Amino acid sequence: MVQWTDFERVTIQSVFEKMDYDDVGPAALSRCLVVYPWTQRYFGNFGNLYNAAAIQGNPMVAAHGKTVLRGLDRAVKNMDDIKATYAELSVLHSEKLRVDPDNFRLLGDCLTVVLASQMRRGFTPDVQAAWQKFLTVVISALGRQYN
Ligand code: HNI
Repeated sequence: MVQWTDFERVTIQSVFEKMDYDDVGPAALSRCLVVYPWTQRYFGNFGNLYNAAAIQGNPMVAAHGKTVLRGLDRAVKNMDDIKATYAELSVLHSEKLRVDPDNFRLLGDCLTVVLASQMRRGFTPDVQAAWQKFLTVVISALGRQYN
């Protein structure tokens, strides 16, 4: 089981408390779809993803960005059992959606960029270290049901 220090717990809770899901979720997902265009293939039913402006203005992308963050929220509330918390979501992404698990890291990276640009000086190396550890655990749990 993953061990968390008090600092890591407090940091992750505080990052999410301060985060504006309606802003960060859409920004991170649309960035991922622009920077790594092959990720668009999973969102064929989302309509116009023709260019960066279309992606950033697409309401389905925005809505799904918020869904992803609410998904992350479940990990924050269950930091001691992220693996079990994500068992179902992992099955969904592997068996039904058939999302290549490498893409979890790409979306995670985009989330990190958005977060860093918002937190600015508050995104210290210590805060980033806690954040990256959290993301690593999340990504590993989401990839758990792949074989
Ligand atoms: Ni993901 C649906 C959480 C990464 C493609 N995804 C969900 C749902 C949650 C979620 C929650 C809604 C499930 C439900 O309806 O029961 N996804 C997450 C999280 C991450 C993630 C926490 C990683 C941080 N998903 C990705 C990535 C891709 C992805 C990287 C593809 C590149 N997800 C999808 C697709 C759906 C989805 C596609 C279904 C969307 C829809 O509405 O049709």
